[in-house]
Amino acid sequence: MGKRKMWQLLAALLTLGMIAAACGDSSGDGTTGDTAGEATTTTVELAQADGSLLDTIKSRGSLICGVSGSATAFSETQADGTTTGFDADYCRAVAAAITGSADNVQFVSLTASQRFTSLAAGDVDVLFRNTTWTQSRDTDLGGDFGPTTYYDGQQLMGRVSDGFSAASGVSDIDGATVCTSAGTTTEKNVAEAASLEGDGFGGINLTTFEAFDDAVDSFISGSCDILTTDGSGLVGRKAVQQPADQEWVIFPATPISKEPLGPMYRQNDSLFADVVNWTVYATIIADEKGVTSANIGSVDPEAEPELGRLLGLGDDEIQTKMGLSADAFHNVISQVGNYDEIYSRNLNPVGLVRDGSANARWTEGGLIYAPPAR
Ligand SMILES: N[C@@H](CCC(=O)N[C@@H](CS)C(=O)NCC(=O)O)C(=O)O
Repeated sequence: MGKRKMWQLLAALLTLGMIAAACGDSSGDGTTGDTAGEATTTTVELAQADGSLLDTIKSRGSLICGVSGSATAFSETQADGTTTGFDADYCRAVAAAITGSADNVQFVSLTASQRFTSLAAGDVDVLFRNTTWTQSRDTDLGGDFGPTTYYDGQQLMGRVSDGFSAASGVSDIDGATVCTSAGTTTEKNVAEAASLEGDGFGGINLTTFEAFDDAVDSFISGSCDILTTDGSGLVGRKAVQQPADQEWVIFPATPISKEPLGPMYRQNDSLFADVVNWTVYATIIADEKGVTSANIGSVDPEAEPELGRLLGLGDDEIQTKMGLSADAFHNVISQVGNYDEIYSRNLNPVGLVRDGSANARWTEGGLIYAPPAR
């Protein structure tokens, strides 16, 4: 644990009165005898009693995963109550790694502004919710981030009938009513980009909504000139919600921000972090090696020793070192699939393709890369 994080943890314990309570002051008058030794011992016990979230999830038997529930192709609550999408599948993957079954997930739908409070309160174990890894979220909000699962960037969407085209840019939204959801990087980025436009740019009318669905409805009705969010969200909404009498266009071609999306969990739980991170890496390594949910049964550990280790097919597996069963990632790939399967089945239908994007494999010019399973 880094010094800063250690002090944050200590500060949190002091705030909760946990250290005081643990110091064995049974007299009730605030005096204790040999406090130093007791305090040290008891603090360690507290840390052990708290343990890792991994143990809690194992004994609960399911993962509680925070998602959007209304992010097209990423996490959508269906009429039958199930949750589908790229983010939802990553929740399933972590559940499969920890519990042995991808079905052992409780999905909790959260708006953008609810998500961090909910995570901090322990209402959810992890967020897979279109969440951008930023410096302040990583350092100031008590969170940690796992590997980026989708490299995104913020764009704008307007109507062709209003004069917007793929060649439009921020300079073309002068005076526009720009709509998005509250509690996002999106609102900050677009305000900052507008403020950086030179003299002669009058500004934008930024309107934020608690639910992104309401921002989209206002865009459809014409109350908003521009809808803005992560490019993937715009592509998804255009694919499923563009009315027959409107033509929407997404711009600029180069996004106005970087939005690396991935899992976020509470800080200072290295074991749980390892499990989430290596679950994501397992899907990426399987993709690199061409192992899918369909062909995993024919992996030869002698010919492919890295896969043998990762899938628990030999004696030299490493999963039990992180509190998982040896076949944890075998369960992930066989039940949920590799990165490409997860990407393709959820994102291709709305027109998001890996080829030529930052989400291509590193061997094909993209950024999807995992450390070795060794
Ligand atoms: N990646 C950005 C934005 C995430 C976000 O929540 N975006 C909006 C628009 S895609 C949202 O509410 N998404 C869920 C939805 O589409 O309902 C962040 O982490 O702040």
